[in-house]
Amino acid sequence: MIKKTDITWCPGCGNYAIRDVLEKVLHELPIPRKDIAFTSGIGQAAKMPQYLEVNYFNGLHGRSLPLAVGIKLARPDLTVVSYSGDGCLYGEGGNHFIHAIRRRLDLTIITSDNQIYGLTKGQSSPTTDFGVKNALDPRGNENIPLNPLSLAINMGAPFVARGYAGDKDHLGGIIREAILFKGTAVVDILQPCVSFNNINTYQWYHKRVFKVDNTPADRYEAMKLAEQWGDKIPIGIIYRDDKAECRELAKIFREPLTEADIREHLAMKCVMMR
Ligand SMILES: Cc1ncc(C[n+]2csc(CCOP(=O)(O)OP(=O)(O)O)c2C)c(N)n1
Ligand code: SF4
Repeated sequence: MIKKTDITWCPGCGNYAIRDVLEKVLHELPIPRKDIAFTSGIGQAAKMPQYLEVNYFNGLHGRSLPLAVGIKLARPDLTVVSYSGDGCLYGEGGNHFIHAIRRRLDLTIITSDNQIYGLTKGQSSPTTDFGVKNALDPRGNENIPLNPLSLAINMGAPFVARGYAGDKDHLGGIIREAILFKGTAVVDILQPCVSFNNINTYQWYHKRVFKVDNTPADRYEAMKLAEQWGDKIPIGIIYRDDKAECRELAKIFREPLTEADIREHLAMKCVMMR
């Protein structure tokens, strides 16, 4: 049983609201808890699975997706969720983000996006807005921000959404849909960091977010929606294609590795090496 006192996030951190939502969604999902596996990297967001009653593998910074792909390979029957921060998933793990989506597996990729490296005290992250000044970037961020939604659509993700920690009911609906979706589902969550990001605050988001009523069926329309940022920020399911192909690694490798006759695989490798 996880005690509230075990949690080391700052009071007011947006991750508390996201945790409440995840607890509720996990409780209500028609999937037994034993059949769900979370993976994460390093950071404040990456602690999330530790604070849920769920199976998890907490790995290296930026490496939550290789773990998720590996688990899906060994145990295709499990529902696999990769969870981390924007630095971990889009920065150190950016390469994996791109290539995991290209594999077209049944995975859910969720990010607490606070537009900052929180655990290491507020450096600019891949999603920090251009020109933003912070204690560690006093001249302002000179890098063009990465847009995780348009990148995911571009790479072929068939389910792409944005949630907001300040709207728990709406966020819960998105996460539930994403986990139940058959294919790669990407959910970026706007998560205020009250200690190091004094720009993208709850007040800042409240003024800007609006809910998407009709998810575009067209990829290019979805891309336009995904590109909206600034005075108006769309939240909801930005793109969804229920007909997209979902590959099963077990079929690619013929069977889950846990069931494979390893001698047969080794024999094959020896033949190939000759
Ligand atoms: C390869 C590697 N690089 C850097 C670090 C140091 N490091 C640990 S957590 C972290 C930042 C985490 O930021 P983010 O992923 O955005 O999550 P947050 O803490 O904001 O939730 C960094 C840079 C590390 N542990 N490993
Ligand atoms: S530093 Fe920011 S992200 Fe980390 S726990 Fe505190 S408020 Fe949350």
